[in-house]
Amino acid sequence: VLDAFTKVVAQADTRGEYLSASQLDGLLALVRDGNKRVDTVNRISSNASTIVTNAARALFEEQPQLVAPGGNAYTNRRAAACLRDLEIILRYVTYAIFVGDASILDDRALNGLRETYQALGVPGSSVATGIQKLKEASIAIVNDPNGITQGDCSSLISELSSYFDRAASSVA
Ligand code: PEB
Repeated sequence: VLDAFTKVVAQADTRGEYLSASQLDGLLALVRDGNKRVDTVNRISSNASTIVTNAARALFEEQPQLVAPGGNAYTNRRAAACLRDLEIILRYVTYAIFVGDASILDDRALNGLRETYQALGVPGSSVATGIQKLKEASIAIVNDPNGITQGDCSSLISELSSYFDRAASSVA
């Protein structure tokens, strides 16, 4: 597991070099926007069940065959497994946005996930759609202007989006 700092240090050490100005600039930006990052994690974590429920509802509305008899989320057991999977992905995305690095998401959640779904007979493309719904629901909550000092969160949101996209494309 890496974080944005450890990663840059490891890269410099591989080359036997000091940290470069551009590496320091990148990390400085990360420190400067640290409060926004923590607020993002906090908002997602404290609304996780709403985010997951809304995402699953949107997925099942768009792909009703999943919850129809014979579908991959038919029966409470499978529907629960589906919600749980979305919850796991969301949790790892919050870790990645917290540390500013995708490695924890890759190593602990995405590695081998496509093969797992293939073996289970769960359609990866539907999981990917579910993850896109998670992304939309999360961004709506993170960007909610109520109750927070407003600022420019565009680069943080695009970083957040990239972790969801990474998860979706790993199973699609
Ligand atoms: C991945 N998902 C399932 C299983 C595993 C995972 C390992 C099999 C074991 C079990 O059922 O618990 N587990 C999950 C994950 C990590 C992990 C992400 C990461 C660390 O450890 N069904 C649908 C939707 C989709 C879905 C498309 C979006 O129709 C998911 C939700 N996952 C789904 C279903 C099952 C499952 C298991 C339905 C049960 C499959 C079955 O038993 O038939």
